[in-house]
Amino acid sequence: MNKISTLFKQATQANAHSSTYVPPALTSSLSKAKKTAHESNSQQGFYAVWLSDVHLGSIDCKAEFLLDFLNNTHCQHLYLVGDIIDIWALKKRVFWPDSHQAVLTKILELAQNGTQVFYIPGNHDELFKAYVNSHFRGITIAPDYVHQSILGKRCLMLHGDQFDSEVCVSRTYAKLGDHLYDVLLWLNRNLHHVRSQLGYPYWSLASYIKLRVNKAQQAINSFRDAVIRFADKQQVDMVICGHIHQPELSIHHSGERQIIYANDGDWVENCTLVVETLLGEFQLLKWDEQNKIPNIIERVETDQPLPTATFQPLQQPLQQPNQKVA
Ligand SMILES: [Mn+2]
Repeated sequence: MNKISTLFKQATQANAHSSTYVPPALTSSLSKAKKTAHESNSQQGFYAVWLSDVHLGSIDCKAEFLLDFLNNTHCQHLYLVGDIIDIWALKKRVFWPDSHQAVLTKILELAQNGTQVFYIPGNHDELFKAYVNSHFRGITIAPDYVHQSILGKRCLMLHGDQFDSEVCVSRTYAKLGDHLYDVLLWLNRNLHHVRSQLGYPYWSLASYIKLRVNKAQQAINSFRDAVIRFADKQQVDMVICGHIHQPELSIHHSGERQIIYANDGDWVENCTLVVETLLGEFQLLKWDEQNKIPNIIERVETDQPLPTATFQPLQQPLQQPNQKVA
């Protein structure tokens, strides 16, 4: 653990005296690209950006893609919704390439140059839970947080690991799942290598399999239901989380109320994020490796009546996590 603390100290001290922030200019290749989220938003930037499950320090982290995105984006609020640094992976093996350091340096630079950065630790970086309700080099660390959208919506954000006991059958099952997931990511990594040699874009095998395995789909559904029930209890309009590496942006009903569920996915297999545009629209974006731009895969406008519900209202009483919402 000492090794990790020293590494983190060095990592966060790098580039301590960064230069004045200059919003990034569009590269010429972007002008040729098809109409995308980046093209329509990059000159003004986003109002808010949600990222989670980056897993810096893990061999599967797609740090280069995230760095490309961060270098070509500016936003007023940057929310880091957990599992940003993978302490579990670092405990097994210290892996810290330049690209991972560059992501961390970029985030610290944004925090020091006007972007409001919030960090909500997850389970892979729970070491930082000891620092909740404090500030670190311009970054506010909190257990959860309610963001006020441009159009006045209350958006609760949390990592999602607090629902593990509700969703997982047992710890053994969770552990087994973790190992299987490692194998899946290993396969994913090798397939990505072969595909890129053949000139094919990045494609997630892990994500493909998850959606086709019944048990995995059930776990995804019960996680979503647990998060929405909690958001309903908290009387918020939207909930934004991560944790299960399953990106989604969808609208649900609980009686008369409508709740938006957003899962910003991850940067291990899906390379996705959630944004609020300057017009108050929420979008789920996916990084396009070949064009170096994020594409919109789902969008929700909150100033208009929300469409039909897909969520079944509460069937059973909520087992509320111990955590109190700020
Ligand atoms: Mn997690």
